[in-house]
Amino acid sequence: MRAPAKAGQDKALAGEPTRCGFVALIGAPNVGKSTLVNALVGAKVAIVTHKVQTTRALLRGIAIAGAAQLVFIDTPGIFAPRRRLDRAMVATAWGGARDADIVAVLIDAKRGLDPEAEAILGKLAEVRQPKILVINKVDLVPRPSLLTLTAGVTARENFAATFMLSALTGDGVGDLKAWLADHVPRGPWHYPADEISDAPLRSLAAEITREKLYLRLHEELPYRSTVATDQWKELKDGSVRIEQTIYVERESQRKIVLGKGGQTIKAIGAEARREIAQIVEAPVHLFLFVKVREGWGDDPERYREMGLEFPDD
Ligand SMILES: Nc1nc2c(ncn2[C@@H]2O[C@H](COP(=O)(O)OP(=O)(O)OP(=O)(O)O)[C@@H](O)[C@H]2O)c(=O)[nH]1
Ligand SMILES: [Mg+2]
Repeated sequence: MRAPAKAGQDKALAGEPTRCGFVALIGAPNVGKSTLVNALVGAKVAIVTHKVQTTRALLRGIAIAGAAQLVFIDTPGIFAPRRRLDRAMVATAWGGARDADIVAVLIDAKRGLDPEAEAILGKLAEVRQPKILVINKVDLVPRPSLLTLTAGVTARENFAATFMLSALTGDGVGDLKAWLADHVPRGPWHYPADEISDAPLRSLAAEITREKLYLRLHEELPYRSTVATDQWKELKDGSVRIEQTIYVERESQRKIVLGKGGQTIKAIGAEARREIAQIVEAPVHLFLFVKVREGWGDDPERYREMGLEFPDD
């Protein structure tokens, strides 16, 4: 995905050697990885909700800082997986860390060292790359408890640097970006200067609909559904016609997604359409279909579509 032409990204400084590096953001579900990727990129490339396990697959968000191109890898939250989809997401997250030059470990300042954070710290010894600690959501806690938490974490693991920031307010995000710009390897940029995401628009559009689904639906339903873009057609009048399918596992779930008189699906569609139209900068006609696909969570085809490896068992 490209930045709108007027976004005015910094150009590489003449004479200064270019740098380029992959920075993976890992952490427990809901610590704010996707929010931070969006803040670092300066545009919404990843979906964010208040619910855990929003991100399902790796997504690269790209930013320029001086002569450096920073490629951020947003990963699914790491937790104790049960279902096949959960296992695929967690394996993907660790895989994202293995492929990076620098690994940023996020901890939620408010939740502190809970069992999920502990479990991740326990596995960090296996990560060979330089690690940095990012304590996020500093807007939610008083400073003294932040310092105690940071001291506790840094005593456990060797981090190249520590940042305390708020991905939501943007406080401290610039310092992290500047540090990374100085520490990623020297080398040519991997992507064109105006590229802000490696995901095609049709995937982002499916993700946006999934975000609206997460926001509207409750309990297990968001986790039992997935969204695919089936058709993307630019029409002669400049508008875009998009068809998407929401897959659920049972007829009872399909009824809930539709809502009374189709109200729920209508609201989800209206919200998604508005946001997709903003991104593509054109009027959008969005058609949503809800299909029951029993056991889509065990269907390799759905995993391919989501960009996930299909775990064998
Ligand atoms: N107060 C506050 N809330 C934040 C901050 N960063 C993220 N959040 C909120 O935390 C929630 C989770 O954010 P996400 O970015 O989706 O978290 P994530 O780590 O990507 O979650 P998964 O994809 O589920 O692993 C959202 O409601 C965000 O608005 C922050 O700095 N301060
Ligand atoms: Mg996320």
